[in-house]
Amino acid sequence: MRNPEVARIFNEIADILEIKGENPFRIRAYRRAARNIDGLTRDVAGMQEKELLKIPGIGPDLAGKIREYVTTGRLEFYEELKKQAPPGLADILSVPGLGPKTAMLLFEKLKIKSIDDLQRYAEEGRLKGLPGIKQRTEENILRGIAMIRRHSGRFPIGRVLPVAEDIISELRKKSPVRELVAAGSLRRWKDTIKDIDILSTSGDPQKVMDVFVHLPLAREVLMKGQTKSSIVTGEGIQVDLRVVSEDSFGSALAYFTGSRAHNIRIRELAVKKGLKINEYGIFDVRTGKKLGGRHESDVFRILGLPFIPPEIREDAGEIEAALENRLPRLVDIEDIRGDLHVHSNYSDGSHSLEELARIAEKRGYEYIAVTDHSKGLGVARGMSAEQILQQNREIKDFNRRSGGIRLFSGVEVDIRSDGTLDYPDGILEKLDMVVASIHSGFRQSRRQLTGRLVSAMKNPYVTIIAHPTGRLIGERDAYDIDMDEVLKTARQTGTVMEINAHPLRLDLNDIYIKKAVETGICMAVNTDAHIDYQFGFMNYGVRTARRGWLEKKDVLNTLDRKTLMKHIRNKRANR
Ligand code: DGT
Ligand code: CA
Ligand code: ZN
Repeated sequence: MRNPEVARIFNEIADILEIKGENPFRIRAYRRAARNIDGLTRDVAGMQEKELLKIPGIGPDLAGKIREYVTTGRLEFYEELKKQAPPGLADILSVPGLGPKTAMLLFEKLKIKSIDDLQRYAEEGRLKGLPGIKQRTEENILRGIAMIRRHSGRFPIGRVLPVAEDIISELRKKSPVRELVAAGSLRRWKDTIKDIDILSTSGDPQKVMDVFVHLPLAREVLMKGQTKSSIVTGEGIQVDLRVVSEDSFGSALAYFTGSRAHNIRIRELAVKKGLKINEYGIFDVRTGKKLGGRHESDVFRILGLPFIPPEIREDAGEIEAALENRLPRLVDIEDIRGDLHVHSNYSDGSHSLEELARIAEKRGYEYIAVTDHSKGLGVARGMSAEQILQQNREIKDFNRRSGGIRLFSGVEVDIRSDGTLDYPDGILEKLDMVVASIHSGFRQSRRQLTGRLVSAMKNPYVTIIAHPTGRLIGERDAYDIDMDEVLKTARQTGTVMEINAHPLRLDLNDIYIKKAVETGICMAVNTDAHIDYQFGFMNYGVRTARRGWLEKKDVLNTLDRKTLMKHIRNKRANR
């Protein structure tokens, strides 16, 4: 799916045009096009000019630009424009919450040309007094900078995986590869990725290297060798490709999948057994004989271990568990029977109830819960009490008519800043289930934020706490809560914790999931989909769940419909 990428470029173009003081209509046209492309269900990369022209706000000029970008991986107009913008501007614009007007102001009045400059001025309180800049703005800027520094050089997996998939499918089409897989942190499904490590085998490595460095999305070639090359994509993501020999493919795959810490433990185990393990194979130290290496499973078998799934190779206890034969049986995407957090056009989603049901059916689900926003969330077209009751009736009506998929009536009720919910119990009790979440007041104290979640969980109608820490990877940190307290309350009250599968959220994250598993609470993996392709985010959620050692038995939406309902009623009964 190239749409988010194209949308981001159009938005950046609008930023630069705005700074240059260009025609506001033109600027708005780019922003509107960006919004519409981002909301599309079809990939613009697969659309011909004629189809592109049907997208609202896309004329021949923008259609041409989209074609140029998706076919060549480059947009000449954008590259030229970037050269005309003040130096360092793109960096400054990358600070969350800092728009083009402010960036230009900083450049003109204070000659701020880099994030370092910006940080110094903000720390010294020297931005205040410029039009529109208050103490609060300065604080936000500093927070944004800290965020960028923490994430520097790492990308959210949701931005990296589509690139890796593109490269792999291109290489398959155009070069003589046999094995071809992404290893490294991508194969372990870490939430952020520094670079892509691809591994392959081939009868003609030189040809594979040639094709690789000439891929349209290769903006820069860092190195080209006989069996290893590195490129950087237009988005700044580094990709390393290695061609290894067939008979060491398995050991290379284990080595380059990592993690580093896991590899070290594996090597230590090998040494104790008189073995040597590296990317070329598994060897008997005494005789020098090669014992295996063609298949990844050789590594584990020869060490006398069960196969350890890539997602948990972090030296977080998996080696001990493998040695004692108590590895978890990780939840699988096939185990998921439905999605319990989905938005319709009753609030800010794109689809009607009927459409949602069709999409879910196509994915083979047994049920979904429609959980639109509550009234407090004006920005997301939150529903009034009348609207939600109306929706509830419509859902019941649908279920009577439909023999197949089941819709659960639900809501994503806002947890207000004082910890109360946006609807009274009298309304919540009429719904099949309730998802509760925080959307405001992120900067409250740890005690206040924890208190809000705890009081929401104590409400008998609250089934699930959605995206419990509120983080947006690369944009907003998790808010400060006492997770031990939250998990303890979840257990006591029988409240389910969400693993939000949106690739910018992945919230709870792997670490907290593992903690939750150890606390013995139930979890749900939900996409929070607002449009059909987002149902596909489920895999990100399941992989993250696996990183947290989650098993099927701990996941609410692996249950059949009746058992699931029983679970929900249990909490309501134990009030
Ligand atoms: P990242 O930072 O998201 O790219 O994470 P990884 O795990 O992909 O790290 P990367 O790309 O530096 O290396 C890929 C794998 O190669 C890593 O997981 C383990 C292996 N590896 C690389 N260098 C070393 C090393 O010096 N020692 C060991 N034991 N393994 C290494
Ligand atoms: Ca890597
Ligand atoms: Zn939501």
